[in-house]
Amino acid sequence: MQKAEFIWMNGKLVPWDEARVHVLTHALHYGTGVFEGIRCYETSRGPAVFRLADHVKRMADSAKIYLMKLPYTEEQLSDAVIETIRANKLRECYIRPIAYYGYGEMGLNPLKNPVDVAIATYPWGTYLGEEGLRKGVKCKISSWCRLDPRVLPPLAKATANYLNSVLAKIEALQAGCEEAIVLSTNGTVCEGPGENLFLVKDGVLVTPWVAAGPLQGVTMASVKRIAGDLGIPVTEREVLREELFLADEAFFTGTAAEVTPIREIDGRTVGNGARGPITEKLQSKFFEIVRGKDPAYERWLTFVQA
Ligand code: PPE
Repeated sequence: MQKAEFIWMNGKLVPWDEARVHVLTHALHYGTGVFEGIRCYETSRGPAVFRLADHVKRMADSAKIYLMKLPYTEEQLSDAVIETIRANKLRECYIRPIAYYGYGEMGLNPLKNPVDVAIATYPWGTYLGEEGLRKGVKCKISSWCRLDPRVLPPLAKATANYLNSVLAKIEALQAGCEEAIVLSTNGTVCEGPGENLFLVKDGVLVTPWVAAGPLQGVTMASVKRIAGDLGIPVTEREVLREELFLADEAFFTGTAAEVTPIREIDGRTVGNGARGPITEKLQSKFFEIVRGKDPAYERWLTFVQA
């Protein structure tokens, strides 16, 4: 990875190589952390963070689900993100805030341990490749199911959830694919290991409903809004695996993945096997918005320079 100069840790900017934790940090052993992924893009008015308040809110929500008391308010966390980007003098970056139970006691009760917070910002290019953004990615339906809400709450963006994602990702790569698609335990489509998923059928945009357990993505919400504004109908419902095979278009959304077309799933070509016209329309509008080129969506941007 590409280093930056500083990482914000518990209120202070520390040099990148000194942002360390103890090996008995609670979260390292038990996965007791909640985090976010946010992007900052270059605009004509300098760097701007995309939907900062919404991401920080989701981090607070994740903490609430786990009864974790964040030692900072949402406003303080947002300010700290901006402070970190400024200190690192980055034009474009990925932002990774994390709150986790730190060093103190071992054992399953985390409540006696400190809640430590860190914010890293660093350059991160495309998630599934430059070519993936243009031509689409090849996917495998995972043999691993997404988190059953009776096992772990899927709406919390917790570090522990990502062991499931890691298994799905490795399996997809070993099968010669670029990404996994994960079903929920009832067999309906849920999401990618680090992305939400949409399909297009007969001009309608479809995404799995919340009851399937997909993370309630900020990019997903943005794409739904953009589609509505462009007059493309959107529905959220249960989605069957074979609907993906028969879709006219399909794509992933996520902070890291942005809007990435899906060209093939388990050996079936999706649509014409290229980035579809509705995907392209939504993708180019998304990039226009994050780069500050559409004033109608400027409320989604937090400019780094005051
Ligand atoms: N589902 C999952 C499971 C997920 O991890 C993400 C984000 C999304 C959906 C999309 O949510 P949003 O970013 O709010 O649109 N995944 C983050 C971490 C990826 C990683 O590999 O690390 C991200 O995109 O930042």
